Amino acid sequence: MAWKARRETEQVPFQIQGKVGRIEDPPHSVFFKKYVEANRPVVLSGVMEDWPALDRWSWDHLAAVAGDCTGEVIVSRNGLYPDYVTQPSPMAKVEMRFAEFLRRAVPAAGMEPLPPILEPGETIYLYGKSYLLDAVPALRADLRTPACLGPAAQPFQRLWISSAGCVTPLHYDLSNGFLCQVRGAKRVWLFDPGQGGRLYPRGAQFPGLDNFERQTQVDIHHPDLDAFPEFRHATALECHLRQGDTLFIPSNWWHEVETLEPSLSVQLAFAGGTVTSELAVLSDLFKRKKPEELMTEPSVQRLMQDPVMMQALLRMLAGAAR
Ligand SMILES: O=C(O)CCC(=O)C(=O)O
Repeated sequence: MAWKARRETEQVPFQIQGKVGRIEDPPHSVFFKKYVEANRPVVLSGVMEDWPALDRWSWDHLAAVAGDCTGEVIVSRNGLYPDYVTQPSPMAKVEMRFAEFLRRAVPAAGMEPLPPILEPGETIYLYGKSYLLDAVPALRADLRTPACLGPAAQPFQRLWISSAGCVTPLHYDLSNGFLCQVRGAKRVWLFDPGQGGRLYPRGAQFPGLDNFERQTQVDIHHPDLDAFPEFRHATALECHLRQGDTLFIPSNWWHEVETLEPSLSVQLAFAGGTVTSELAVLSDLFKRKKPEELMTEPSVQRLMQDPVMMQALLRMLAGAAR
């Protein structure tokens, strides 16, 4: 059954346990011990204070420096991304110049709206991509690696740029993530990893091998409780992200993200605290480094010394080969 567009109401059909805590940018050792190793979400303020992007990345500036780049964006009829199972899909992937994308995602007062691609009321998302950062090195130079990740960190960077109303449905990632809010606002619902049985992942085994397997089957704002009875016990933490906030989403925590106003978030993926985050970062490394460079990587060294990680890697490889 097709998932419905989000309701325009504050009521949600699951229990709210409270809000994600907030702290000022902590030292590396504190952040790793209290949050990464404890697998506990938190909103950090001040992490982006030294990022040129925070002041410089107005929508006009981005259009001026990157407007000519072309890449994939996703248009959705009902605001939901990605709904892999609905046929016909509410989404369409489109190649588009970034200047046109910005006109659609961030309508400016006094500008004639462009004709819709699918239908009036559609939303548009540049969905977790790095191509702008690769094409315009000056953009990457406006980002910094947060000090709380430690001196050796090289987190994988992706951009998420969305019009109001975009919703990334509930899923979990294997890596730890920072969602750094550079422009606009988002609401995030977080469910801890122990609630997998209430959230009905599409993949039968943990960890799911791809985005599809790591997504819930439940339309969490309009749940079918006959099909998914345990969902009635699901309990979430709530978080409002505003410009300058950084949300730490720990490895394997379920999250749904709703864009409240036109938004640009930088996602930083990194390892620590869980085996799955180490494996996720390794698979990113495999894409970026030559085999001879990999042997000295700390995550590869840890993998070779740790039978649990080795076993998890073999299980994931076996799954991918099937
Ligand atoms: O911001 C979004 O829409 C989704 C981001 C996300 O899923 C993540 O940072 O892991």
